[in-house]
Amino acid sequence: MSLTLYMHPLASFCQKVLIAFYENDKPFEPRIVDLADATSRAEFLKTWPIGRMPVLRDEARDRTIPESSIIIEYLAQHYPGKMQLVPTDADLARQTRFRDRFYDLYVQEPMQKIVTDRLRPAGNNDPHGVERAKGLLQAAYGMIEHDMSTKTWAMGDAFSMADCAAAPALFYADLVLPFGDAYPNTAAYLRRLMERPSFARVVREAEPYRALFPKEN
Ligand SMILES: N[C@@H](CCC(=O)N[C@@H](CS)C(=O)NCC(=O)O)C(=O)O
Repeated sequence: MSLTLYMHPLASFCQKVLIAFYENDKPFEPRIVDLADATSRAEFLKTWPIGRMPVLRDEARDRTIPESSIIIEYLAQHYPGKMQLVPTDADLARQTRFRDRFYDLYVQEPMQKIVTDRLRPAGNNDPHGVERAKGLLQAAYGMIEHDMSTKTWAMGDAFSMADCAAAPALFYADLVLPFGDAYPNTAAYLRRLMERPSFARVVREAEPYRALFPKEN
């Protein structure tokens, strides 16, 4: 097995890459990293001192690839499959990358801020930062709501890397700041993502770890 993915099934950026693997039925060895475990953490830091997952190791090409979007681009380039997650057309590829960045930076990151604040020791919370994150999420929801009023997937009819980013981002964002009735197109998009076999599998595989997801204090 040439490809090893350092990951955790509950981690949203890892889920983004898992969707890409499952969309194309690409075999890989999952290496579960437990950052709360000193040994597992130390081992992972040897591979990627930044300490963030996912990271792909490709023994056949002797490459170590961090960053979820870069991993998906790498797979598209060196291990292509039936689903072309990054279009070959330069304009479409740029638009796909923009939407991928949008979901990472303006949905995943503020969602992570809200979740990780729940893990801080008492007295070390950052209520101002959490309020800002909620404001950013609301702004992103408004844009997604408009954007998804006419589309099936983030890029239109074709499922792409942008949807890989959107699926876990929206899944967890809806848990921390629910769409409610205010964002029906966004909620419908998330339902379509959850019905997609690749993401349904990701959600199923994360189920045994769900108790680790921090609840609101
Ligand atoms: N920009 C990175 C973000 C990766 C990231 O934040 N991963 C989280 C898990 S979803 C992580 O490893 N967090 C551990 C930490 O912050 O200590 C990517 O796209 O891969």
